Amino acid sequence: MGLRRPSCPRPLLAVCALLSLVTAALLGHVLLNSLTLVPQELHGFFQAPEEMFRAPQQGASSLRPQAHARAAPTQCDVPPNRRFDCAPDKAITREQCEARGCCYAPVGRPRGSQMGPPWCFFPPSYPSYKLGNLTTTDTGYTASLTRAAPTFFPKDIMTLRLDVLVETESRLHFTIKDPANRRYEVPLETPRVHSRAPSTLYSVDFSQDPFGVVVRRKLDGRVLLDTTVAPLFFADQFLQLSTSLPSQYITGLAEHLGPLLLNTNWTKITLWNRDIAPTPGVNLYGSHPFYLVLEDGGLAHGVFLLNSNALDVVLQPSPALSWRSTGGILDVYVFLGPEPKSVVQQYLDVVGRPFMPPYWGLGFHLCRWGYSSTAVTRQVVEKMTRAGFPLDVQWNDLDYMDARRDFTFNKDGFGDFPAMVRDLHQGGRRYVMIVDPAISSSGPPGSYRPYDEGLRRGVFITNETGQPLIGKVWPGPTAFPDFTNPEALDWWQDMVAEFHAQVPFDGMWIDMNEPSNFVKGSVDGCPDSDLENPPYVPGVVGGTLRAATICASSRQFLSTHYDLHNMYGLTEALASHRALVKARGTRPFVISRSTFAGHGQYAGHWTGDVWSSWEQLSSSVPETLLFNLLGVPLVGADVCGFLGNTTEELCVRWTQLGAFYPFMRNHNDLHSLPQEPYRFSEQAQRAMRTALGLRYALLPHLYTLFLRAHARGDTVARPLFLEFPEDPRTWTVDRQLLWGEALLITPVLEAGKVEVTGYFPSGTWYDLQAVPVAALGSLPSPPPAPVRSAIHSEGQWVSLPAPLDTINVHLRAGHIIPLQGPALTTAESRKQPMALAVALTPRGEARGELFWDDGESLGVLERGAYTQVVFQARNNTIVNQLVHVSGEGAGLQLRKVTVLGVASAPQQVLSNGVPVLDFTYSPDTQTLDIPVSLTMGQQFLISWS
Ligand code: MIG
Repeated sequence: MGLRRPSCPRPLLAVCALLSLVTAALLGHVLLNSLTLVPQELHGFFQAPEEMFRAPQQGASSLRPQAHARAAPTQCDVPPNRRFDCAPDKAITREQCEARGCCYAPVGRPRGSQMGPPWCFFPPSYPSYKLGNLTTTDTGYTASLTRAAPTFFPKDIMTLRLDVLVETESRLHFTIKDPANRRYEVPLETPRVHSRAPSTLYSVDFSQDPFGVVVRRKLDGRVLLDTTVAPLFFADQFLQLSTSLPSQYITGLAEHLGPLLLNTNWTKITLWNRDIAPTPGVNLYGSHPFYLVLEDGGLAHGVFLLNSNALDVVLQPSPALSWRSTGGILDVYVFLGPEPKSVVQQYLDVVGRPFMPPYWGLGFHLCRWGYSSTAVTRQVVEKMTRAGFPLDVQWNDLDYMDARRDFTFNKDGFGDFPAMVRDLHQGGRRYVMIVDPAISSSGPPGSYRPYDEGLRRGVFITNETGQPLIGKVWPGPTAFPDFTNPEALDWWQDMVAEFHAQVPFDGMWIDMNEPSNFVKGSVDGCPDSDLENPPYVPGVVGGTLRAATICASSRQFLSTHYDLHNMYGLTEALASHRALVKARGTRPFVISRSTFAGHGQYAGHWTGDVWSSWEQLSSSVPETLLFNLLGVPLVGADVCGFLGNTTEELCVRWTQLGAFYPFMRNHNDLHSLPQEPYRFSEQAQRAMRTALGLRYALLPHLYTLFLRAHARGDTVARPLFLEFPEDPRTWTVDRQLLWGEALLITPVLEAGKVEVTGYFPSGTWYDLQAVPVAALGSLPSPPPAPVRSAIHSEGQWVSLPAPLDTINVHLRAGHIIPLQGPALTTAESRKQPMALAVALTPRGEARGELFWDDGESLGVLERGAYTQVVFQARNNTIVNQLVHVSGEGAGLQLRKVTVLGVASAPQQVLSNGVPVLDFTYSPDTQTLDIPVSLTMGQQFLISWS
């Protein structure tokens, strides 16, 4: 999805709104006559016409009792886990509760949970909206929702319009909005399609009174969404939609710290982007109002609430979920899967698939806060090289800036900054520096062009008097660019281009873009208004929306900051992505701290200020997996930890795991002890070098996975349940990760351990150490590690040796992955010979793929400037199928093929019909090693007998 300009420009709003009303009325009139409604007295449901939505009638048992038997207000015998909070806004007494028409029953909080059942809760009879005028439209349905009595929130919108859009076989979309007044809607371009064919996956029903939407999976009749479980709220600043969940296995709703699966035992997740060191239970840097639920049997569905206002999401054990928003509209997408993988793809069809990173972006990145000069920075690079560590991208933090102002560099320590960057390029390396969004506003006019120019072009967020809102960030007083303003995009592009003309950097690290502010709201505070003090304040850290950021009431081009806050990082990512395309003309590389739904289209993410602790090492696995499910595959935590001092053992284990973050950067805080790989003992360095060598050897595979993410919406780092959903034991595994389908990584995440236990889904898993790739490259290769025999799992936990120099990586039977000799940079490794690791199933089959291009050009897919080869093994032969051959991929040299799972020693091995004399076979590990001399872009056939 792209940023959308409002369809109704502000001055024309009234006219536009009127026009759409007239259109709606006309359509409604015409279509009303042709609509058949199921007699309502039968069961209180309006049923959508049979042919479009419904599985064969389920019988009366599927009917909601509350629809016909409206309970008396005194009916309070609701089991605690099914109670929905009637006092979400504040603590209230029994009297106040009953005055709201609700039930009061104090209950204890379950052990270990933050919340517990609400003391004041809705009786089943609590008034909600009633549905009427259900009409078919040419894209689905429309109806009106009316409520008779106001709620306890100010400014209820008593009449709403429901639009149900039948978009695709697997995607249902409905919106609930105010038909009379245009409200803020998330300005993102979403696909507009509709399907005429009935979906085979789901049916949808509408409950009339109380209004509700019920979505069932046709296959098994399971209710996936049922919004009748609690009353609907739609007041100006409080919207609540609750639904039952078909299971407690739910994930998503980033950004938060914790296990991949959320706790449904009374938790609240708050989405309001915030600068704060990752802590459990608090709102962090990003907002992604999307969840995925695993259903019994391994099917899955997802729900996306396209809403950028401050949100709370409450989970309770019935299980059920409530969305509570402070504004906007209810814009809901339901993705029917039915596999968890498809749910992710369907979500990305709406929010946008990830951008294709440059190849070098997958190399090793090194940074710290405190590289105080170019001399120090150059020395770091030098030491990395001397110690034989791959390093693709050197970074600088705030240190390079003049007075911490963007688009400047200090002429003392960084006098030869441009030359340093050019020298890095000379060595085949790249350079990325930090850029904060806030623009220094305190210098005299004429002293700082980004501010002067920004003022002149009117790009800054303004306060209620129309002046730029001034906060405080690193350079002192600052103004905040409004990246929803097209003029600001152009201004940003110009600033980036002008700076790039001086310093030829390669990518941008956009920090502090929640946006972070060292003063509350602004240097002048914030006005007292409904936006600043909404009737419902989500559970934000600091208790107020302006904590650590700018005033909610401040004004942006598209709306108030109140509405747009959660999109600040996304819009800056978009602006930076475009600016880099313009300035460099190649694939942009942007890493952002703050994110919103759809972010992956423009940038990657690092997980912010994590501590150098074992706990945060562990939680980086679920965070990485989560962002992959959200379409931001280019993600990783700061290797060795950011805050506090690391230890040698922690840093080794972190480097080993980090080698399997899709984005790998070692970054350190200003005050922490140094943690570059060369700082540690010889033994530790060896372990880190091995891990980095392994990553570099696997880069062709990683790059291919990124292409699939970009082209098809696949994940790169992947939780086990995505590959093995039918095995419920995989569902809770979040201390291991897969790369694509084929590689299972089982890292050590605890101190003092030389053994690790991991879950191995049913099948054969080969130890990747059996593939001696390091020998192909130009790095000093470590002594070959002992190869352990394959794991034949029936779906079980397996204990593995894991000495400090080892990370366990297993290759799944049935898969072929390409590898390449590692080197100090990707510029070099891309020229090394390649190998194939072929992991045979017991039936002797395997399959894999390689995508290759020049690694940085734009539009390679559109221009066909790439090579795509599929590898296939069966009947003791391996062939490559040339899907597309163009550019440098054609000439890649294949030098070795390692076949795993060859039951007995072959007598003869042929490569394109020519006998290979120097093959080796190990009966212990059943590995056949075939040296070859082949070209990836030419058809080959390798066979053994
Ligand atoms: O207020 O630029 O998360 O990676 O080193 C701290 C200094 C600002 C926060 C980032 C961190 C970075 C630091 N920044």
